[in-house]
Amino acid sequence: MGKTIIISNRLPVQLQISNGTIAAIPSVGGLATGMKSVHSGGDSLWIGWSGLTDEEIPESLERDIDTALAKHGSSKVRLTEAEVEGFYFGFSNRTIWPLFHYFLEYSEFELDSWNTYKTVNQKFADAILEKAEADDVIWIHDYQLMLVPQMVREKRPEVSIGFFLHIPFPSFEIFRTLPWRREILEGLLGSDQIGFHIYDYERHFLSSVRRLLGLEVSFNDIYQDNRIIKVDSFPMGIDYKKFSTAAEEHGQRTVTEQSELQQRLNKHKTNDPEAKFLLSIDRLDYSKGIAKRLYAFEYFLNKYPQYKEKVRLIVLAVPSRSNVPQYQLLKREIDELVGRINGEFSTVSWTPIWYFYRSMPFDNLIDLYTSSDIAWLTPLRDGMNLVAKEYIATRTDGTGVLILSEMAGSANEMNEALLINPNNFEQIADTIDEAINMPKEEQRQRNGQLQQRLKRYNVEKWAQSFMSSLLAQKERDAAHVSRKLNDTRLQTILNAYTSADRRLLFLDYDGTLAGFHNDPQKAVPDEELYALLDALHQQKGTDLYLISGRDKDTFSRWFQAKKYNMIVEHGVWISQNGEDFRMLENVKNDWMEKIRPVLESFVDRTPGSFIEEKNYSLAWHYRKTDPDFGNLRASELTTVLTSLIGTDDLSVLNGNKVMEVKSSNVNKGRASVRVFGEKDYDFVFAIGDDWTDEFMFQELPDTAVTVKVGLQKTHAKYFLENTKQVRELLHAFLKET
Ligand code: GDG
Repeated sequence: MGKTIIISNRLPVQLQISNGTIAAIPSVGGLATGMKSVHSGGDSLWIGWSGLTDEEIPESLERDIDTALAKHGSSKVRLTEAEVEGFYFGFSNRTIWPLFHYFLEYSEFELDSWNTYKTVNQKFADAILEKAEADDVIWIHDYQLMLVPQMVREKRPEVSIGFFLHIPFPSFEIFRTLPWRREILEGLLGSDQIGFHIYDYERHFLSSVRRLLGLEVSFNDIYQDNRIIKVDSFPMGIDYKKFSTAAEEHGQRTVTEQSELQQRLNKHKTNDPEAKFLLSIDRLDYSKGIAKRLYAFEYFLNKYPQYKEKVRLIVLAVPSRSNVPQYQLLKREIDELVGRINGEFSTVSWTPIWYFYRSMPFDNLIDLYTSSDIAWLTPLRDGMNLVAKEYIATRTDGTGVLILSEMAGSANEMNEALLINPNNFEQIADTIDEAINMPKEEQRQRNGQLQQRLKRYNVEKWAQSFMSSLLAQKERDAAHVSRKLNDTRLQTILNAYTSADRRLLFLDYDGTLAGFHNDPQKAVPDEELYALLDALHQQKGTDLYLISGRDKDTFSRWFQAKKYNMIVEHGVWISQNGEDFRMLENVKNDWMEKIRPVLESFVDRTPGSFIEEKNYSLAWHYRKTDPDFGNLRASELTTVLTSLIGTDDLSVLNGNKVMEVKSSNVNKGRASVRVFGEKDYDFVFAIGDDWTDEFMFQELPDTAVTVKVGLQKTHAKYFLENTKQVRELLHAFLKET
């Protein structure tokens, strides 16, 4: 493995210019800490924006800046003020952020900012391309850089690229409203692995990929042309030790060592030991639900007046994106709300809300965490929410109650917290009451379990598990590559073909010789294909068989006059040298009367699906249906059919967007083996794309050259990527002889 390149919008260092000198100070954020194990030593590089625009960087200092950054393994992407405006404040934070957090009404679809987003993503990609080598591993972070994976892939198809989204991925219904939805998906699919915090975001992403791009998705793999993209969830953890150690150290401080904030908090505690502190910490962002939390607090005070003068809510709202108008409005709303509620409830000795609009030093953050009896974190939508995890890590004596919104990704792994719906004021008020009265023993028991989990799956583990999964993906690709028909392997096969006297070729039709069509009857052979098959058919010493699940009437129409050998309906019928079809297997079709009505009921309930009736089988096609719905119905139909056909001699074949019911003793494997036994062949070749072809790959002798079209799981020896390559291979057969 080469070096690791990490890319995020911001670098993990802050530049400070004063009196013509530069200082680069490492940031202490979660991401920077988590990536420490990945971003270490000389074999790793972090690329990002420095936080200073081109206009802010004096030309004379450019070099010094680069040197200062290089000391921290960092390299900067240069952005102008206008680019930061359009890319960061514009498309990232006025389009993607609100949309992905389900604030559709705040999403602005501006062509100009989209164009700047593209330009800036290209700048990031160029910065990577300048440094990347073939065996490097690249890890791209977050919603500001969703086009970068594909931009890098285009120029460097061989590098390994991972992408992690730190915010939610919305449901298809929301995502589809974005005018540039395809471009965003295609941008992301340049990655080898795409990570999300939780399974729900992963599921939404896969659904959009299926519906908007029509790509095949199997479990968490996406099949795109010749590539497999893995999608998985990696819930981000925190630097547990940093928070728990800091909390312990705070606990041992003497009064004089304590911060002023801590001393004030203590004073209030001493004056009224029964009083409780509730803590709310977030960036000032509408997704965090701060305003709603204030309304809910008002509701709580009215519902439980006994807590007046007993409960204090500490609100720390950290300034964020303050040049986006929506954030300015929110700031005003919160200022007013705090003022109104305090005005309504305050007494001479009690102010219900302490409101801080600023960022606090880490030390004060720990003071707040360790002094608050209850952390009340109720985002309306949050990718993960690390504050919840940090609060628990600082509760070293095991006490403290966490009230957490179900809408935060962290709720998924923090079941022992009190989970609430941030819109349900009744539930919130009752939960605060429950939290205030929760026995210490119960608090310790809940927190103990949470702490164990957070300690184990910390941010370092998160980064490592993402990386090792990405590397495993690379190995899996390598395994595929090893079976791809490269030049050397192809030459060996061609040599065997040329030196053979009697050759037998089995060629599947749909998905192998010809592409798919929504209407199977429209996938007619083209002139180029006829010419190719004619030449093979007429070649001395070659027996060509088209082998397909299609009905005999269609194949008669398409190929009978050509006198090609044909095996159809999965092996029920055979036609050799232009003769009429005869039965290869003795099969019954009296079961059809029972099965047809079942399939018809599925057609009625699944728009876009239809039945194809063959002589000895019935097929239910669902290529034209909504992909998710079609898959759902297909698994429903499997259950129904499995219970219906019981011990009958019937089987259900799951093809490519088609389910087929037919006699069990018929399949392409049996049919091809029978033909193989007819003569003494010294070269056998079989090619096909779906799992009905697997019977051939398995049952033909080991010496057969078997080829799968598409990178799916298979018993075949080799892979080809698409029908174009299949035709090229067949042309090569002709050239060699
Ligand atoms: C995004 C996603 C996802 C907060 N105030 C102060 C301060 N903080 C620190 C906290 C915590 C971090 O900021 C906030 O992280 P969150 O996860 O809560 O939220 P976002 O900033 O929105 O982050 C989020 C995250 O990415 C990671 O993937 O969890 O869902 O929205 O670490 O401690 N730190 C200091 N002073 C403060 O006043 N020093």
